[in-house]
Amino acid sequence: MAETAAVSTGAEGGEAVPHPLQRKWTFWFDNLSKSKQGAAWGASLRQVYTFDTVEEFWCLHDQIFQPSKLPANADFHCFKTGIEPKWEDPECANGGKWSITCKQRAALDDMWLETLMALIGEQFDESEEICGVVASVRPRQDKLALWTKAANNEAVQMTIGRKWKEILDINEKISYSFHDDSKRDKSSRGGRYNL
Ligand code: MGP
Repeated sequence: MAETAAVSTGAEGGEAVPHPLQRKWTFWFDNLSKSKQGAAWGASLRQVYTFDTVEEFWCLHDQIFQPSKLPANADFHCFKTGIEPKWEDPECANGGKWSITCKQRAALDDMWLETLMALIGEQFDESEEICGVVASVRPRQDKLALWTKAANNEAVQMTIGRKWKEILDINEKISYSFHDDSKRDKSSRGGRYNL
């Protein structure tokens, strides 16, 4: 965490040197309450900013991307650049998500930030298997979801889920659902893996 957040100055002239991340990430925003009635899902989903330095990340997070700044029924996403936060994206098509529900908005902010720092800091050993993270503000219950690529690979998903819980420092149950199940009716949406 301290490493990710560190900002040093250049040796010559004291100029700030940006700290590059291992890869590019993109923030997305979806205001579901602004979707026109009858509009297809995703019609209001917008790609907002792409970043690849520690400094840009902190600026974007502090200025904009905190779930407590979201209106009701809206989502922030942070995904690897090139992967769209949709079941239809080829990298997500066979995937699923680990989800956790949040009782308080402040808890959602904290867990979102911890997850973002872990992602951009490449703290997951299975980082290639991860697509991104989604924070959802809902009237009934806020939630955070970590999207991954190969839902059928239980061993990989369990390793990622365990690491996520360790990063968040939580004992609450998290469950993993397949996007293929989510596409069907609500009754088939139960978690396939639980931790
Ligand atoms: P959700 O947000 O994954 O489910 O999808 P949740 O959390 O049970 O519901 P929410 O109301 O709290 O958000 C809700 C609905 O949005 C799904 O049933 C789909 O109709 C639609 N939807 C969600 N996602 C992530 C997608 C997607 O990636 N592609 C498409 N086509 N529809 C989606």
